[in-house]
Amino acid sequence: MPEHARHSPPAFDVEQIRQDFPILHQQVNGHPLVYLDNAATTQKPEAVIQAIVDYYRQDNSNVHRGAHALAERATEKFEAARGKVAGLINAPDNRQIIWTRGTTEGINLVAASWGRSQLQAGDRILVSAMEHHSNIVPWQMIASEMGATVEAIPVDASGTLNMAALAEMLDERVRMVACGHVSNALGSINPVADIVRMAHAVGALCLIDGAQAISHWPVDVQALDCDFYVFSAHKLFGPTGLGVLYGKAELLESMPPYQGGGEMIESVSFAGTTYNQLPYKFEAGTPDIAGVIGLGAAVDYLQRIDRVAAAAHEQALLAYAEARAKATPGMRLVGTAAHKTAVMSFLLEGAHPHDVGMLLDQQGVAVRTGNHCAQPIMDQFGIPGTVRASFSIYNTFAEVDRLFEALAKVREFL
Ligand code: ALA
Repeated sequence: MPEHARHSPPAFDVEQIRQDFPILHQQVNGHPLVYLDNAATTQKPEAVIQAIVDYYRQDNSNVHRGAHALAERATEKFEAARGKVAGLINAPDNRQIIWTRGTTEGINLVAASWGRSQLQAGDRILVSAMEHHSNIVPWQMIASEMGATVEAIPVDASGTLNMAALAEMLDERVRMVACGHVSNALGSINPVADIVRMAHAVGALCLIDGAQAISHWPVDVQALDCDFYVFSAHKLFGPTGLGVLYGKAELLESMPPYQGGGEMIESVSFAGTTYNQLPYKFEAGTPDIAGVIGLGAAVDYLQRIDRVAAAAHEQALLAYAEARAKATPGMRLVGTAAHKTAVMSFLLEGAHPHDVGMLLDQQGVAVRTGNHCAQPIMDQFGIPGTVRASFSIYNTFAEVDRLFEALAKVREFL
């Protein structure tokens, strides 16, 4: 491999970034850990871990309820994090940031609340053929309840969405186009601004699943003009069990609550209940306060680093890894779209992905194997799954080399 192929942008000091992530500095099965499972979850910088510890050590209290100093501090940090997330995605108003348990719950919330109140028999919902199950199944559930249909926008052999087919599928019966910003299984980046524009032209709404995009580059929901944007904290260097639903204010205002309970009400009586304002109307029960504060710290962390340089670094890692893959006999890339994030899905001739994953783990290299919760696209490709190496801001060229050294041993073994 030519030396120039393994260069990050000069502004990006990956070794410095690695110092922020304590988990990376450990041995696994007798080898230094090479963590290449970032599409499943990213690791957490010390600042995020510390923010969560500080909350439990100093501020632990419920939010919006207590008449005491701890409750006030917790509420302040909790709501400040909402503002940080709004800033991160350029949401016009903090009220448009709804805390959920994750991307999956965000989609379920929209499908159940908007879908149950708006869909009618004969309506159509379009999703891409490369969606994660979480952006297929909630739509199938509400469609079967309401007599609507869910149809797949075709994807070609490279993992590129067929935009001409989408244009042909769109008509006035389409009420929702739900599409991933980035495919978790293939890394393909979808042209979501175009998809939103096309959906709106026929009067449909557009929900973007940003789970795999949000950590890779700055997202601007106003520029995209999407109606809903969902993502998970844990794929953005934050904690698990927390997600974000952004929605246009007029839509969120018009949608009925998703769950009933404390916090989401204005007043309750047996004669009838009235609901709280946004965002609380959708936040029944005590929220994941520590998680929200941790996510706030993750956003602060991201704002401190050069995200453009970080994205260029990830792209350089992908280009280097894919060039090495193409030069490796018996290795086949799955997902070769022109625009991709740093996800390399692949197969080794004659080897089951699970065996490859297990043998890589024995050499300290962490990847994901299987269908990546995207069974329809794997079925289309006629494969049971892939091995997926997914890169983040803290991965290095030396780690890509370690992956290929480990793969060479896997081939010898198998
Ligand atoms: N959706 C996550 C992944 O792609 C868990 O691995």
